[in-house]
Amino acid sequence: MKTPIKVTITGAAGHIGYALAFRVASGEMFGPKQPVILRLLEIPQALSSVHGVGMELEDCALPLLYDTVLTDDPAIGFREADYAILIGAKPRSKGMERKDLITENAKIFSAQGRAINDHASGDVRVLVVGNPANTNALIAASNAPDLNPRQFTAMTRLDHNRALGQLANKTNNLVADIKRMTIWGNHSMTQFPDASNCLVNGTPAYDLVSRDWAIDHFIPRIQRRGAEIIEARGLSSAASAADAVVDHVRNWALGTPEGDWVSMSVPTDGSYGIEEGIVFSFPVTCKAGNYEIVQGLEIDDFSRSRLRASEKELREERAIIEDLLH
Ligand code: NAX
Repeated sequence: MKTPIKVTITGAAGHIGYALAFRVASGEMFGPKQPVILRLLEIPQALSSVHGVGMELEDCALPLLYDTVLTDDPAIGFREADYAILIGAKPRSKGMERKDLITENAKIFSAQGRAINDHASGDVRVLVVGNPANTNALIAASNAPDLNPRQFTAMTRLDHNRALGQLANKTNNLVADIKRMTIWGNHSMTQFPDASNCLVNGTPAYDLVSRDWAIDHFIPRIQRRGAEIIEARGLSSAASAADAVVDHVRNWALGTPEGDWVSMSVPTDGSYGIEEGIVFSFPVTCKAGNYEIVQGLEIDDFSRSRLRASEKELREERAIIEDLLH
């Protein structure tokens, strides 16, 4: 038998965690021959609930699920983790300012960064989902001095998948026919969903849809899709978010298909003029657990202004939590 991969999921009793745990355990993340050990980390108040998740996992009799650990202790939750999926976060409560939300979550993610540094595998790969995801990833990475910041990413894959879905609908094609979608920037309203490099069955997307459609409909719809789901469902995206987690980690671990790329929020390195010091979504290709930012894409004035707006927002978020960075 292959050595099991240890996957930590924080916030595992929550909506996204509940939708995700079963998919990881059934082999969708790492393939049908790869056993996994799940470590489900929750806060003490949600321990009973996460025990229920553990019981249901047991009741599925999943052949790839080698072991399940349920805990509220980060030292146990992150022990030897190969992958850490950080979903648990403090939600925005009524009347809470954005600044307070960022500060409250900064405390959680700095502590988790330290715990990952001290207890996870030295080769751990981290995906931050809990919002504000990009800045939380920055904080976690900066509190993990023994790890490479490139081991920390944040999730913009749900936005990427939403964009694929909308372009497929508009052009009457399948999502599988679309390549080279990009989400740039922050996982927030300033994100820039960019179809300008997309190929639809090999044809440039802008030969099939107008730039006006992209500017007036496509971009704002992806930016507001989360709110649209909440309005319809009365709850925020959960199954689609879990699906995006599976996609993000699977591509990171096993690679992206030839001729295509995916969107991942990663520490900036100067690519596309976005200076170091924030976690920003780029088009990336992945191979065997590594990613590379796709280079050389043309950025026109319109795109540049969108990238700058999202960069500005991320630098403002960073300024709020600067004292927690090392
Ligand atoms: P829920 O409130 O259903 O679940 C959150 C869970 O996290 C709860 O069970 C809570 O007990 C737990 N938790 C809180 N603090 C924790 C800590 N310090 N350690 C471990 N567990 C902790 O939220 P859910 O709908 O699952 O969403 C989770 C997060 O994902 C939110 O921050 C949400 O905004 C964010 N999202 C991010 C997305 C992205 O694309 N990056 C999309 C979906 C989602 O909105």
